Amino acid sequence: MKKVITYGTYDLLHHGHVALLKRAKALGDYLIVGVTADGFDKERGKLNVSQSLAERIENVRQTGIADQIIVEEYEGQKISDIQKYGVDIFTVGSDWVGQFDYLSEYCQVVYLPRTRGISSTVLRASAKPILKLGILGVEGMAERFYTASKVISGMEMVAAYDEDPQKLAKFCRGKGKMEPMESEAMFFAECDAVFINSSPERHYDHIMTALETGCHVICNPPMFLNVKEAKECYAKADEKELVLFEGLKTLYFPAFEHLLLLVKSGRIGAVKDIDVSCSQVPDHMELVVKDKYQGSFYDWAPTALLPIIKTFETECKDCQLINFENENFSYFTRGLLRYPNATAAIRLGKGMKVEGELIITGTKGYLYVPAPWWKPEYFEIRSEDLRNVKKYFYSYEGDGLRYMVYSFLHAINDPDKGLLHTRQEVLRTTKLIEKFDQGKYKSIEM
Ligand code: C2G
Repeated sequence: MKKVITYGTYDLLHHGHVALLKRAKALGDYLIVGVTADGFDKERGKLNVSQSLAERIENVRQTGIADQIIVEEYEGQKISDIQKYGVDIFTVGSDWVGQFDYLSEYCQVVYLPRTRGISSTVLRASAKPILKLGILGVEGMAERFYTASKVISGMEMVAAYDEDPQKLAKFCRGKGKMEPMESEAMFFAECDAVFINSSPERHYDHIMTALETGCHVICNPPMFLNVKEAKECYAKADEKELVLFEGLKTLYFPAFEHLLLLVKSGRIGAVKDIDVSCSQVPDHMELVVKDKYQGSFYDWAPTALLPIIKTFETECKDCQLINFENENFSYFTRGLLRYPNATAAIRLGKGMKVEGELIITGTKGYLYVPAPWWKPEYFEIRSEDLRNVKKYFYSYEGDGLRYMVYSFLHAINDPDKGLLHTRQEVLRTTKLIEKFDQGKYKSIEM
C-alpha cells in the first residue's frame, strides 16, 4: 500500500481544495489529510480562518476522499507524522514549491498544480462586507496599527485624522487608500470602525462621537480615566449595537491566552500572589515627560493589571501606590494590591529600567514569564523540584499587534466572540486609574 499525506487549513472548503485532495489520492492507495489546528494557524500568522477546526475536519471528511484525517498542531509535526504513519509521499499545492524539500529525507515530495481563481481568502472577503477602518491620531502606535491591519482580510484602512495637518499628510503618504480627512466629523463619517489613538483625556469625547456616528471603536489604553464616563460609553455602545474594544495587545498574544487558561485550570493551584514588572526607556524622553499620560502608571497600568484582574476576577480590597514623579510626570510606580485571599505587586518604570517579568504564584507551583512578559512567546511552570520545569513556547508573527486587530474585527463580525476583555474587567482597571488621576496616591518628588 502506497501512503500519501497532505496538510492544509481547508477553510470554507472549495473546488480548489477538492481538486488537490483528488490529485493527492491518485498518487497512492491511502490518503492521510492533516488539518491545521486553530492555534497552529494563529502561530503561523494565518489569522483570518473563519471556520472552527471541527467544521473544517467535517468538510474534508464529507468529500469522502481522505482515508484518515489527523490534526496538525505544531511546527515540525510533518516529520513525526511521516515516520509514525509510514508515509511514502508528501504532497501539497504548487504555491508551496520548495518549502517542503527538506521532507525528501523522509519520503518522496510532490508539488501538485494549484487550482487558479479560487481561494479561502477570496471566499471570506465575499462572505462579509469589507470594513472601512480609520486612525484618529497619527503618532505613537498609528504606524504599527496600520501595518498590522494590512495582513487582516475583511478590512481596509481608508481614513486618518490628526490635529496637525503636516503630520497627517506625511502619515497618509504612500498608504494606498488611506485618505487624510479635513475634519474629525468627516473622519468619523468615512469609517465603519476607528482606532482612537489620541491622548487619554480626549478618549471620552472621541469615543462618544465615534459611537454616535455609528463607528465601532478600538481605543488605546487607558481607554477611560473614570468609571462614570466608562459606563456612559458602554451604554452608548449597547444602544447603538457597536463594539467598544480596549486595545490591550498583550491579551491577544497566543502565549498570554494560554497562560491565563493554564492558571484558571488550577495548574499551579490556588493563586496567592502575582508580581508584575513593566518598564521602558523611550527615545526622546525630553518630549515624553511633557505628556503626563506617557508616565509610568497611565502608560503601563492597563497592561500590568491585566494578569492580576483576569486571575482574581474580583474587586481589589485595597491598593497602595507609591509614585515617584517630577513636574507631574511619573517615572516609577510601586504598588501593592490586596485581594480577599491573595496579593499582587506592580513595579512600573518610564525612563527607568526594571526586569520586566511576570510571576504568578500558586499553592502548587508558580508560572514564570521572562521579560518582556507583555510580548510573551515563552513561559515556564516551576515547582520545588527544578528538574520538572514545564516549558511552553509560542511564536507570534510581526510585533504581535495583528492578533489584537484580528480580534477586534472578529468581535464586530461575531459579537459573541473576539472580546477577551470584559467591560467589568475594564471598569476595575478604570477604578484604579481614576484614583490615580485624582491624586489619591502618595507622590514622592524624584
Ligand atoms: N490549494 C489548491 N488550490 C487552491 C487553494 C488551495 O490546490 N485554489 C491547495 C493548497 O496548495 C494546499 C491545500 O489546497 O495544498 C490546502 O490549502 P489551504 O487550506 O490554503 O492551506 P495551506 O495553508 O495552503 O496548507 O503545511 C502545509 C500548509 O498547511 C498547506
